Amino acid sequence: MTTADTTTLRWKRLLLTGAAGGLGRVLRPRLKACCDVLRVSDIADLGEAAPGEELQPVPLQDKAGVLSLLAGVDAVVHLGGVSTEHAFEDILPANIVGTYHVYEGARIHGVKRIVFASSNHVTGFHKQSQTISPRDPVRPDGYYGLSKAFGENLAQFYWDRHGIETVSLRIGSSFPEPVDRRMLATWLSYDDLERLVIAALSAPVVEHSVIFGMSDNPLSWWDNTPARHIGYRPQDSSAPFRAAIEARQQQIDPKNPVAIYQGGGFVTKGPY
Ligand code: 15L
Repeated sequence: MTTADTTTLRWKRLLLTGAAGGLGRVLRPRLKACCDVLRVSDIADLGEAAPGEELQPVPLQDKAGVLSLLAGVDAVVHLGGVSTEHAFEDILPANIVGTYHVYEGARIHGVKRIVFASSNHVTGFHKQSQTISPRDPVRPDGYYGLSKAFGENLAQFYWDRHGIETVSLRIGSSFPEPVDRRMLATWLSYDDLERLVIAALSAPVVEHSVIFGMSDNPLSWWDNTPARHIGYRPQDSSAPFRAAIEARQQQIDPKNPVAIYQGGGFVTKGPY
C-alpha cells in the first residue's frame, strides 16, 4: 500500500540501503512508486528485481562497492547496518565505517540529499518522565545508539563542509502495531514511516535536521516542534491499541530501568 502522492513526487533514481531488512522491505515497494528506478542494496537476499529496480548487493564496509552504489542517484534512504544492540566489533564496520562510505559516495557523486535511519536509542538514557526535542543533548543507551549518534554527527559535518543535506530520522518502534506499553509512546506505523521518509526526501530545505519518528501517539516523550519545516504530519495513533496492551501486559515496576528510561530494554543490554 502506498500513501504518498506519487503523481506529484517523482525522482529519477533513488538508492535504498538495507532493503532486505524489516523496514527496508516495507519501504521498497513504496519508494519504487515514487521513482523511475530504485536501486536496492543489502547483504541479505534481495530476491528478484521488480520492474524498475536495480539490485546491487554490497557490504557497507566495502568502500569501493558503496561508492559505486551512489553513482547516478538523486537521493538516498540509508537504512543499512546493524539495527539493534550488538558488540561494538559488529557495529563498527556496518554502522560507523559503512555510514562514512555512504557519505563519501554522496560527496564524490554529487548526491545532495540523504535520509538517514537514526534511532531513538541516540537519546535512550533520557527518562520517560521527560519530554525531549531534537535540540536536547544525545544520551545514547548502547553501542548501537552511539553509532547512530556518530551518523548524525557525520551528517552535520557533511552538511557544514560539503553542503549535503540530511534528515536524521530517530525512528521509534516501527512495527505493524504497538505490542507493549513502551510502544504506546514510541510506535511509528508503516504508513506514517512512509509519510516521514517522503517528507524528508521532498522538503525544500533541511540542511541537517533531526526528527523523532513516531505516529500521532497521545502518550509521547518527544516534541518534534523544531522539525516542523520537514512537513511530516502523522496520521496514525497508538490510542486504539492501548486498552488491549494494558490488559495484556502488567505495569512494569517503576524502579526497573526498563520503565525509567526512554530506551526501554536497550539500556540494560550487554555488555557484549
Ligand atoms: C530500534 O532502533 C530498533 O531498530 C528496533 O528494532 C526497535 O527495537 C526500536 O529501536 C525500539 O526502540 O523499539
